[in-house]
Amino acid sequence: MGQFIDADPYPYPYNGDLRPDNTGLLVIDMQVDFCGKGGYVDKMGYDLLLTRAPIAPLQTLLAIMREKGFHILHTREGHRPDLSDLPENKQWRSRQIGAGIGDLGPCGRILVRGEPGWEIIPELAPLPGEAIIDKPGKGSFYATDLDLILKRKGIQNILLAGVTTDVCVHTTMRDANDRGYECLLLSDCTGASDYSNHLAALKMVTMQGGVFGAITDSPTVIETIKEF
Ligand code: C5J
Repeated sequence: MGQFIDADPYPYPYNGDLRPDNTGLLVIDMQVDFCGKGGYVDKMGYDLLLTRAPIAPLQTLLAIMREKGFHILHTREGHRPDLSDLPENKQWRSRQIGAGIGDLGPCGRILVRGEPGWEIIPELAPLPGEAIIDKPGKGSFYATDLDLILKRKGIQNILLAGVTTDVCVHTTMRDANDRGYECLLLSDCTGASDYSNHLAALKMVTMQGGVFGAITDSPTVIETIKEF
């Protein structure tokens, strides 16, 4: 008999093989630049309440998943201080909206590794031993060692959380799905800079019988894993 989490459009994971040692929570880009005053998202003029919404549910979920021995992984979007890994068009576009990547802002140089804005917010600070993936792009696999780490740890099921639902979370989920990982997107532990984009990103997952995996929320996950 398998273990399943109630999800849309199918009980997750598809094969009922849900265990702490083959399942990881991937917390994407919960950095000051995306959720903090003066960071990249704030400078672009978007509503921080939307990207901060996942913080409280994630704190609760992290506590129980850590207690039960699930894998926890974090990502950070950011570039080298010399910007040699920053595509010119990414820099140009960010400058068009007044938040130039690599330029100085209230939280240091925007999306640059080592700057205050690039740090993961203290509320969701990684614990020692939890993998942190530094990525220059939107997806968490591109130009990173995430796939190697997942394989070495024996992770098959990925629970996706963080920001933003429609950009880095979705890009990562789509890529993970193509690589054969079984993905679950957590609706209350993700957030976008536009609420209708968040909702659309959730809905996209549920098409075609679960085209990229499935969606659910953290209380539903907790309901299942509290018995582990
Ligand atoms: C964006 C991200 N939205 N973490 N990055 O530029 O989703």
